[in-house]
Amino acid sequence: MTLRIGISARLLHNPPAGLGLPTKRLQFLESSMATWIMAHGVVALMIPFIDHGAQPARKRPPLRDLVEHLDGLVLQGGIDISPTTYGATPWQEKAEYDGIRDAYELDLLRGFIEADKPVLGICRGCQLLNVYFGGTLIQDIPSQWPGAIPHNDTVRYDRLIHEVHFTPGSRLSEIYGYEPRRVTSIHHQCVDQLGKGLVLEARSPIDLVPEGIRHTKYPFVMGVQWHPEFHPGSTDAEEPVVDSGPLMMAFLKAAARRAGHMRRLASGVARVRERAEHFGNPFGGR
Ligand SMILES: [Mn+2]
Repeated sequence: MTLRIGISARLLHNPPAGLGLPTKRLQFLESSMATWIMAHGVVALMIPFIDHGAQPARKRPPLRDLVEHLDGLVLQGGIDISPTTYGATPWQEKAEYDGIRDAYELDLLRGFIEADKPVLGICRGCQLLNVYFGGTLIQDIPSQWPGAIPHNDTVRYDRLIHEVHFTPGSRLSEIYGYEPRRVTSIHHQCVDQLGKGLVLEARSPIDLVPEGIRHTKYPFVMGVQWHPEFHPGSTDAEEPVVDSGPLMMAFLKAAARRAGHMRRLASGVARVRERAEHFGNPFGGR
C-alpha cells in the first residue's frame, strides 16, 4: 500500500484582499514541500487545522483517527513560535507569532508521537519539536548569538547557503557521512536548550548554531533547521547543496517499517479472531 504522509498546514489568518476571501482564514501548503515528498512515490496530504471555537462543533474526528490514517508527519516551516508557548518573554514588542498554529501543530505532534509514527520537522518544525519536548529557543540569532554567521538574508532568501557539520554517531551522519554539507538557511531563530530526550545531530560551523535534532527514544523523530524541500530548486545557488533524497528516504523507511508493523499486528489479531470463531474462545473455559 502507498504510504500516506501528513503535512501540517501553514495558516493565513488575514488573507490579502486580492484573494477574494476577506475575513476568512486560509490554510496552505508550500508547493515544493508536496513535490519533494511525492517525488518519492508516496501520497502527501495536508492535515487541516480545525477551529474548535467555530460552529458546528459536532462530529469532528478525534486526533487518533486522523493519525491512524497516516504513516508519518512532516511539519512545515513558517512564522515564529510564540515565546509564551515555551514560557519565555518576547525578545521585542513588534515580533510576530502565531499561537493558534503552535497549539494546532503541538496537538498533531502529540498524536504522531504517542502513536510512535515518524516525524520530520522542517525549520520551524525543528524548533517545534524542541518546544514539544520542553526545550527553549533563541528568539533572534543576530541579536542573541554573538559571533553568529548569517542564517537569514531577505534578498538572497533560499540562495543563502552555509555548511553543516554532523555530530559523530548521529543519524544524519549515518545518512550523509561525516563530510561537511551545504544547506539552505532561512531562519533567525534556533534551538537553545534541548528538550528532554533530544540530541544535537548537526551544527553550523564557526558559531555552532544547532541545525538538526533527534529524539533518541523514537525510531524517527527528527528536525532539521534547513529547508530540504527547497534544495532541488536551489540549483541557481552559487554552491551545491546536499541532496534531500536520502533524508526523505530515511524518514519514509521508518514510516514503512511502522506501517508494516501495523499490518502484521492487524493480520495477527484477525487470525486470533478467526481461530476463536472456529474453535471457541482460546482464552476462555477449560
Ligand atoms: Mn542556518
